[in-house]
Amino acid sequence: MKKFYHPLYIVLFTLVVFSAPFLTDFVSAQGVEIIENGSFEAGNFTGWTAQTAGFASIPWNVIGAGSVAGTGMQPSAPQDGSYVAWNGFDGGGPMNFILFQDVSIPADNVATLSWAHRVQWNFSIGRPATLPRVFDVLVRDPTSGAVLETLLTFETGIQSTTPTGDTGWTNNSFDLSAYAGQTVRIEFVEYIPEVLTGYGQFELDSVSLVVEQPVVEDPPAASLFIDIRPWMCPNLLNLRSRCYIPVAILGTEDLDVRTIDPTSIQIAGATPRKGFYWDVAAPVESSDSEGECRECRRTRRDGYHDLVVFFKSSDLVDSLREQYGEEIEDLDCVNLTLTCTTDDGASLSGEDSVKLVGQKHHRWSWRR
Ligand SMILES: [Ca+2]
Ligand SMILES: [Ca+2]
Ligand SMILES: [Ca+2]
Repeated sequence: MKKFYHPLYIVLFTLVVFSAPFLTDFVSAQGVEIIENGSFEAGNFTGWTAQTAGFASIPWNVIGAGSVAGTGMQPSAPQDGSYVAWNGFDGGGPMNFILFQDVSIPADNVATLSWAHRVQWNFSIGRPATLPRVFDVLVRDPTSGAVLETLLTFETGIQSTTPTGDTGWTNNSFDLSAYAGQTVRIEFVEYIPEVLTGYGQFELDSVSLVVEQPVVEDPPAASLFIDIRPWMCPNLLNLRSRCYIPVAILGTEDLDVRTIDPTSIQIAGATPRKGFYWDVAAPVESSDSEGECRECRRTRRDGYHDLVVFFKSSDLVDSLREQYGEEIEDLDCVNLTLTCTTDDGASLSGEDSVKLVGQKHHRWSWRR
């Protein structure tokens, strides 16, 4: 639908002088560790509650490398630093070993729990093992004790199926973001169902719960039509001129240019010095390949208001010199991308090409 405006309207909007743009600092997210002594490098269970419910063949310990819990076990081997949490993974069952820590996950954070463990057993010594030993990792409500989630369950199998076993060191990682804003208990628990059915060895190290603010990616900029030097072709940019270059941001049925925040407008870091609203040109879809200089086209007004802004050519050239260095003197044309945002925060981006003139070698040959 065509739109027409009273001349007074045009006069009112003519030569609107814009202020400097806002610059928003981008703060990158950084993870924070909220497990205390997760690698057991304190040399003890500081930060943790270690419980043994029943008779343990070897109770919870924080030890270094080289300890062996029984025949057939490979020696303890810390995966991070010098210490590892360790126990015999056998006892006068039914009994269990429990190790837990309560943590508060900040609201709206991404939370990642990780740890490394190794389980070994040898049922060929001792009484027959008819029930599997079990290792669980649980998320509990620390107040009610209710299990909110079972992150991992490992079963050894029984003597007739797996008389000996070794999981090797196993690295695990789980997303606990669903518990953001809550205090939860991270619990490692080993169930020993029968009495002394053979040696075992359990190791745990590198327990970590990292929380971080999620990185909010800006949505990709919606495309915008711009016309550098409306009515004119080619779009000349003199490397040694200090004049103003008009750039029209073209309104369409879907884009009312009056919703664009003038202080957000930039080309390669340069900002316009002034501007006005008027219908000066119409958008044209480009068939040019990406990266190539675009064919210049002259268009007529189309009934949709455009926002015509004026960049100091020296501002644009300064930005291009920062981008291209001395190479700018050898270029024939460059694509310029104008970016801006609308009042409701949408990012827009449009491209047009300029033909560069005033290069040193051009001047030299002209003088000749
Ligand atoms: Ca460690
Ligand atoms: Ca033009
Ligand atoms: Ca227009």
